Amino acid sequence: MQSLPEMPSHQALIGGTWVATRSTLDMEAPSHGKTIARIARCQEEEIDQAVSAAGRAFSGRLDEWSRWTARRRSEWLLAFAAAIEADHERLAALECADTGKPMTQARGDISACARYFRFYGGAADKLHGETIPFENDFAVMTLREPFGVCGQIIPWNYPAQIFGRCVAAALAAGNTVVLKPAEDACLSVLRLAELAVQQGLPPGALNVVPGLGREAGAALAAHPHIDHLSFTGSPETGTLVAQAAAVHHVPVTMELGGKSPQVLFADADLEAALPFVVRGIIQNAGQTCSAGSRLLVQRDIADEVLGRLVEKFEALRCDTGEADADCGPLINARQKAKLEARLEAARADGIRTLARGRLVEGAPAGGHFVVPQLLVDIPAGHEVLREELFGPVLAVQVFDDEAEALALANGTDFGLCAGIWTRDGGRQLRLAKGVRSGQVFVNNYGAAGGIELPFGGVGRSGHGREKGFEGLKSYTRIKTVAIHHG
Ligand code: TXE
Repeated sequence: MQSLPEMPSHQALIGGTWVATRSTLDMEAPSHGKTIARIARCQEEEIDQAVSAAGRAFSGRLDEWSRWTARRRSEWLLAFAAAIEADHERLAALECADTGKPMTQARGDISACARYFRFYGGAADKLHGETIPFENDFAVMTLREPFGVCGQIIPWNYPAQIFGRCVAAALAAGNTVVLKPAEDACLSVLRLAELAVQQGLPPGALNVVPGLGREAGAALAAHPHIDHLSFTGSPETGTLVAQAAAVHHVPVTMELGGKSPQVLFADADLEAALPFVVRGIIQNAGQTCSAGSRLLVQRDIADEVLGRLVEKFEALRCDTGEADADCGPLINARQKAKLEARLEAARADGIRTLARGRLVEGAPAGGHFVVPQLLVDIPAGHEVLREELFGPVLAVQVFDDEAEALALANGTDFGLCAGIWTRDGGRQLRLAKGVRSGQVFVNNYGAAGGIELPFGGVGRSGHGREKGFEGLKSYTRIKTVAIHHG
C-alpha cells in the first residue's frame, strides 16, 4: 500500500475521541488506481454513538457547544479558518491525491473551505429574530433557534469545500453535527476534523463517521434522533435519503446536481465567454454539480464559436492531479465506465465528437481518465442533453431566437445554474427571470464560486439553500413568542 506522508487519523471522530471500527475501507487514488489510505467503515452502531454524542453536545451531559454564546462560536470559527489556512498546503495535497483534481483546483478548494469558516464565523453573532406588530396588548417576537443535531451526507467531488459549506453554517447557527463523508474521498475531511479537535472544539460538536453510503449513510438518514439532514449527491440517492428522513419528519436540504446551460447570443463578448464555457465543463473533470454541461449557441455565431472551441478543446491536456494539467481523472472506475458507456450509446445515435483533448504521454495506466469532449449533432431530447454525465463532456445545441433559447435552457428536469451571455440589458433580465434555476449568471459563469451567494436548485436539482446568509438561516428554525401583557 502506497501511503501519504503524515496522514491524519483515519478513524471515526465520535464525541471528541478517535474510534476504530471493526472493518475498514481502502481509499484509492484516482490518478493511479493505487491504495493510499485505509479508513474507518462505520456501521449503524457507530452512527448511533455519534448521534448520541452530538445530542449530548447540544443538550445533555456534554452540552458545552450549545452553551457557548454566539460571539464565542464566532471567535472559534474564525480561529479555525486561520488553522485551515496554516495547514493549507497539506490539506491541498490530500485533496489532490484523494480526488485526483489538479493541484491548483485543490488549493482553491482549501481556500474556499477556510473562507466558509470566515464568512460564517463573521455571521454567527449577526443572526437574529424579529419583532412583529400585532394587537396593542401583545408583544410578539421570533427567536431564530438551531435545530439541534444536524446529519450531513456529503459527496466526493468537493469534500473540503462542502465540509466548509455545511459544517461552518451548522456550527455557526449553534447546531451540532454528524457528518458522513463519501467513501470515495474523505481524507481532507478527516484532516479538517483533526484540526477542529486540536483547535479546542468541544467534544461531540462535530462527529465524522466515514463509511459506505448504504451502511453509514442509510443509518444516519434513518436515525430518529437527528433534527435536520443535509444531503449532497445524486437525485436517486437523494430520494432514498429524503424518504428515510420523512419517517421521523426530519427537515431536509437536498443538493442534487444539474444539467446547467450556458446560453450564447450573437451579441455576446466571445473573448470573455469562451474561457468560461471551457472552464465551466472541465473544472474538476466535469464532476461538478454546477458544471455548465450544455452550450446553447445562436445560429448566426455557431460556426465561429465551434471553430474557436475546437481549438480550445484540442489544446486541453489530461494528467494526474499532481501534474496539475487542465483536467484530472474521474473519481473511480465505476464513474468512468458509466460515462464511457453513455458516450458509446451517443455515438451509436449519430452524435459526433467534434473535438477532444488529449491524455499526456506517460500518464499512469491505472488512472481513471476521460479526455474532454465537445459533442454536436445531438437529437432533441437525447439523454446527453437531459442527464448529468458528470465528466468533461460539453453538449452543444443551436437556437434561432430568444424564445427557443429559453425553451431549450428550461428543457431538463434539473434547475441548478445558468449562464446568459448577451450585451442586451432587456434580454439579460428577461432570461434571468425566465430561466428555471437556483442561480443565474449574466456575462460570467459561477461568480468565482462566491461562497457568499445563496446556492441550491429547483426540480430534480433539489431544494433548500446553502451558502451565503441564506445558508446560515437554513440551519435554524423560527420560534414565535407572543406575550400578552394586558
Ligand atoms: O452518488 P451518491 P455517487 C451525481 C453524479 C454522479 C452520481 C453518482 O451525477 O454521477 O451522482 O455518484 C452517500 N443512504 N453526484 O454514486 O450515491 C454516499 O456514501 C444514505 C452529484 O457517488 O449520491 C456519499 O456520501 N447515503 C453530486 C453520498 O451519498 C448514501 C455529487 C453521495 O453518493 C446512500 C456526487 C444511501 N442509501 C454525485 N447511498 C453533486 N450534487 O454535486 C450513497 N450514499
